[in-house]
Amino acid sequence: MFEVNDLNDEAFNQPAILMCSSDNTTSCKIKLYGATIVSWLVAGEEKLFVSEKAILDGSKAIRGGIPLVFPQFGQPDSSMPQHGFARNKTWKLINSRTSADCCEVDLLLNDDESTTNLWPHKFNLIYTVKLSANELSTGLEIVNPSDTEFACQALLHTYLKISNIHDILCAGFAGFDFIDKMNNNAQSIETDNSIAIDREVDRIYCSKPNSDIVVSIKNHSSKEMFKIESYATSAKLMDGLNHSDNLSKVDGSEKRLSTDVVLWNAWIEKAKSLADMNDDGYLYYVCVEPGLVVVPQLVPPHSTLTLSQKIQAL
Ligand code: TA6
Repeated sequence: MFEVNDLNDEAFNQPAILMCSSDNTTSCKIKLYGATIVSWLVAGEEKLFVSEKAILDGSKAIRGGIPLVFPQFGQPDSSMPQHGFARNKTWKLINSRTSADCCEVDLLLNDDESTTNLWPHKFNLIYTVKLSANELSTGLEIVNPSDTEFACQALLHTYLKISNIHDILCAGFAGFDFIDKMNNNAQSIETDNSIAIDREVDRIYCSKPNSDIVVSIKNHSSKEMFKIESYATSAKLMDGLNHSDNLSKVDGSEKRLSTDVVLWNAWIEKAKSLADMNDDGYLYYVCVEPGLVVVPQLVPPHSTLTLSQKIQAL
């Protein structure tokens, strides 16, 4: 049986949620700060990277786990923090569901004065996390409850834990265009379906209609360690529902969208420049980040946009 427990996290008295199997070998810990997943155990083994120097007192986005990026990716609007504000706000647990083979929680973030000062739109974010034996699924639902549309970017900034960056290969990107942030945002097509990381890599692989990017992280003997699938959906809300205190109900007009995927590793010099990462931290993670970032997404009035990922640890 799986269960969900409230934790007043030992470090800095930061509230957290622990989702776990009855034998505790499968678990997921979520800090309410940023709704940041900071641990995912599968058969007792940690699958997410969190920097040993991560700031955990709620004063800065957590370096590792799965930080949430909304409403901007990077800092196109310099008046808003890098990667927006969702990862710096404290969320609220609003629902939990448990069963014999999985458990699920919903966390909520609504607009408030501090967000409106940064980004002048009403919104409800509902982040759903589902834990089962060797899978972790996370879905960020972006609700526009207002009468005016807004445009936003969103991304799930997942830091996968690996034994050594030199020992992995990243597959699934071949045939997709990518924007190379390490080459003046030059756009080219990926031809390599077995990407080794031997320098700073910061690429946005661009979605193609009806063609999902399914990422596989393998070791050099082609044993698959992680499989990451992602997609997005957009839908109109059923009329008349107040979405600030319950889950959005859509009216069946759902459309399915493919997502972009960012591949990032800081490598040596960038890692040294990050105050909240050990100099050798780059060795122990690869970021595979499903998102809607290449083209800011329009969310019409009374509509939702949901970005989802499923990570399998193999
Ligand atoms: O997702 C890749 C990226 O945009 C990189 O450019 C790097 O900045 C990374 O995010 C981490 O950003 P952060 O604001 O968390 O330091």
